[in-house]
Amino acid sequence: MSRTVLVLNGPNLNMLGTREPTTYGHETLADISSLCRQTADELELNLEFRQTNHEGELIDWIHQARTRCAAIVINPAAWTHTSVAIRDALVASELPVIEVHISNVHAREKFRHHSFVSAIAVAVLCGFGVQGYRMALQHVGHLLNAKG
Ligand code: CA2
Repeated sequence: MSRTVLVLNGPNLNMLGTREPTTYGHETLADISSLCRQTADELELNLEFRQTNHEGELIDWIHQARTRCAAIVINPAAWTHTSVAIRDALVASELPVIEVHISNVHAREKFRHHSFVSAIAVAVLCGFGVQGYRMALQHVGHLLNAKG
């Protein structure tokens, strides 16, 4: 059985560490990638870590994961609040999905309170900063170990 976890990041997350440190901290996407790599190694998971600013590209990656991956960890960024297409692709993947947000979206503007992804996710993490990615991978480890 696959132990490959696809970690996906949506638009503008390549800008982390350059602006808005009070909301998102000082870590860069490269720092998050390293954190995920270290966590995946500890849990004996294979990691694929990607970011895109193009919605169709993200959807293609989700489709390709269906037959190759065991789970998807996704920070859809602004598409969280806008994209039925990403939700439909995640459902079509038939994989467990864990949604991650660095900030506590519920303590921010009203338009960030609704997520098209949360209702189809097995778990949602927000407000834990970049540690949310580590926690999401730990949960994937638990899910896969329980499956055997
Ligand atoms: O808190 C999160 O992880 C978000 O998914 C981040 C998204 C935001 O639209 C969501 O509501 C919550 C924004 C990511 C863009 O991050 C930037 C970081 C630095 C500079 C510019 C953008």
